[in-house]
Amino acid sequence: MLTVLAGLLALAATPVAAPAAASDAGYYDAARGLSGARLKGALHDIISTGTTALSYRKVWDALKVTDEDPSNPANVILVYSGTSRSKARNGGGRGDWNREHVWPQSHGPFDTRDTPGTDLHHLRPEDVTINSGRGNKDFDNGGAPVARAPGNRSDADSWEPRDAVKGDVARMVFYMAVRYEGESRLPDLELDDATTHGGTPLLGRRPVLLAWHDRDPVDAFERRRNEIIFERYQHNRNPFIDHPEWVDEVFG
Ligand SMILES: [Ca+2]
Ligand SMILES: [Ca+2]
Repeated sequence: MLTVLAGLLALAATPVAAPAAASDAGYYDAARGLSGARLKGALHDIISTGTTALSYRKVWDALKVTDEDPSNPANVILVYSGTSRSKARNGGGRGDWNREHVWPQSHGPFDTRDTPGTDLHHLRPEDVTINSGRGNKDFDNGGAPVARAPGNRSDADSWEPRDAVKGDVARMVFYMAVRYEGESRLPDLELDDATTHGGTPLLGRRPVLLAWHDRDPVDAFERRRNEIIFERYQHNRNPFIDHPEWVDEVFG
């Protein structure tokens, strides 16, 4: 009896190493072997089933977990600027961080009462001023350097994020285009090759986003937040973080 108990205690104390894709076992079974539009359709069904939508207020707390600075648990990492800033500085004032919609609400439109408006897979902390500088610009290369956001560039109609998150941004956008297909009176979000400033459910530029995906492969920060969103909040995953090879199948 004591031996059994000791064995159980030893088991309980053994740290469980979590491989990157531990939680997705079986998750993508319905998509295996498919390509093109059929793959996109299967992925849409998978990532739209059994999900939980957050309130916009709850997004504040969730971002403090999903985007925590791995080297300082009191801070979050701001997506474009790369700055580590106190979790407590969430708000709307100068020097605060707020909730950046990587897929802008006007490229729908949708708002913060709608599921895409609170979808953690494309919401990231960013400095209030830099967030408003990005505004609803499409993604493209080029422009002038952005103050206090090293590596970012912007011009009148586009935004180029720093190199370390170019792929992260692309994969967030790819997720949105597959997740939202015009159901429940929501817009069918899709990629295009234009810089439109919104007014349509389209976001560009597709060839640039594909190149960014290739150039900046999936990293540990993305994998970690994908797991947290799946396990703790929305119970759905970003397929393009788990299977980067599907990007070309669906969008190439
Ligand atoms: Ca990256
Ligand atoms: Ca779509």
